[in-house]
Amino acid sequence: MTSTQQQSQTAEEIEQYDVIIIGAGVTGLYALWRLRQLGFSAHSFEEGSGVGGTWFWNRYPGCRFDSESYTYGYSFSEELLQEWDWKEHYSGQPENERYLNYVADKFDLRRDIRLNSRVMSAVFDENENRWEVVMEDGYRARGQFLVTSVGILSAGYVPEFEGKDSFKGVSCHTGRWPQEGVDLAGKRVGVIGTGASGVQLITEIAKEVSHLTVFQRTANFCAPLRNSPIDDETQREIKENFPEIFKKCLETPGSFVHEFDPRSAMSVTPEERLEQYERLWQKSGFAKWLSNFYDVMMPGEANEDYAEFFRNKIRERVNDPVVAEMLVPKTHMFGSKRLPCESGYYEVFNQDNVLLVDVREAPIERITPAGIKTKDAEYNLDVIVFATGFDAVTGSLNRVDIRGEGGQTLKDKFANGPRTYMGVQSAGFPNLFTINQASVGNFVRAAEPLVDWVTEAMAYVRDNEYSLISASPQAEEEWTQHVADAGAKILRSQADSWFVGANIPGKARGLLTAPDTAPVMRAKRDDVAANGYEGFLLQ
Ligand code: N01
Repeated sequence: MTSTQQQSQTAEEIEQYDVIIIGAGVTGLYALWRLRQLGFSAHSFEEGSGVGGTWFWNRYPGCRFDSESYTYGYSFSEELLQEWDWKEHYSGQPENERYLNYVADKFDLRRDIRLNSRVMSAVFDENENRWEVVMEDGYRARGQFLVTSVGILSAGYVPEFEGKDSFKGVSCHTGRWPQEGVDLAGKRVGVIGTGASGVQLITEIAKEVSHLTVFQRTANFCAPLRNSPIDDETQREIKENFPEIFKKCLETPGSFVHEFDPRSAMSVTPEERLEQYERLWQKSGFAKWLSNFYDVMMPGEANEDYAEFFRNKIRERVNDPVVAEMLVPKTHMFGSKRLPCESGYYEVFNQDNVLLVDVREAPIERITPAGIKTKDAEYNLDVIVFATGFDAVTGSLNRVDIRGEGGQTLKDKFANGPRTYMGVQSAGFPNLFTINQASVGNFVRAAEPLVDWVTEAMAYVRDNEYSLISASPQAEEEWTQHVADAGAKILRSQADSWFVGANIPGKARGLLTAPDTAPVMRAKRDDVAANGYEGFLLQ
């Protein structure tokens, strides 16, 4: 059926479930599995034509994990852990998508997933105490509970450049890369954006395009990923050590295997400091900052000291000193934006066919039929790639018209920033769990315990013969204040990025993800559950 053919069901034909899940990405798939284990009937509605969420949509060249593959996969099934072989330390999108499809097949999840089903609205029926969701094709379903597994970075953002639709060539966003791919070989390509997506993409496509123009607004601190294949012996070791690997991840602030050095950078001699920086620089992945002196990730002298080390590393790799200075980040603190990992990014700018354009100096004025016009010049292009990021967290919720008690919309309620209790519920929206809000860091490590908690909360409601759970207005008020207070202090709130909604014009500024470390968030949630879901109203 195509999306233009409208479905119409009689009231009797509308499927009734205990739980409706929006999305069949990493959290949606796991929520489905967990809910089945707990004896719920659950069904997921997924916009894509395949499962995988982030790993279905972000199929741009170069897309891959920055977390170690074996720390990112699910931990819930020992059988799965033992039979799946991650081929690389930092696995690429094609394999990640294959993995999530493998999980869907292995656990027979597909029979409860409806693909090609973009949910347009979700309305709470106060007479029946049930949520009704309506898809783009008109199909309806009802459930007692609603779980939004819609991802934190899934609503792509393309700036409102004048003339955006006039371009005669091909254009696309990294987060909606066409399934059939984009032919870039021998083409003149322009990329707008140098965040984690842009950095991965630019490095990969520079190998095949005839000419590449990179439109950079803010230079980033990027560090070598140092990816490599996993050999047989390492594979065996990983499989033997999963309990320790996951235990370690659970203990660290961002759920990674890397642990901070408890020493201050400033408590050791400059020589010792440099020796540690250089040693970590040779390591793969996020070790370079998450295993470093604890205070490099706090505003202050240590942070600036390490930032300068990074800047010099960039200068060493770029031949033209003028281009090198353009690539050196000077406008934000190290770690205040997400650090992209790279595999030869800076060397791309030594290629003769690559041009770096500073659009802070010469802003993009408009997109033309032939390419991009900045204040200083016009660039003729065959392809424009928007690596311009996402309307994070609330963007993906806002794509669904969610209406709670009294017909109030979640979009209106969140107009000045999310108002939730623990990131998972908002007062006036009973039995709705916004699972995309409360997790950040090594995503699956933080998301699995969150899904466990949410699904157990539903089981508590059922087993104690309640029918509704909703955040109390007071608990919501206190939590929202806590997010504002704690959020204002942390490093990632200090720069203008998606973490605080500052990348979207007009979006209210405020921390969009968990305000506490992963262990603290888990402990708080556990306390709430142990105290009979304190802060929630049960009826
Ligand atoms: O998006 P971003 P992303 N004119 O928002 C620029 C995750 N991720 O898709 O910095 C010109 O970081 C913008 O410039 P500025 C990861 O959590 C993970 O790259 O705002 N430029 C910036 O350079 C990451 O943080 C992985 O000045 C404009 C870029 O577009 C998150 O996704 C891989 C502009 C957007 O960068 C988002 O990353 C990839 C304009 N009007 C992503 N508007 C892995 O785990 C925006 N920009 C591997």
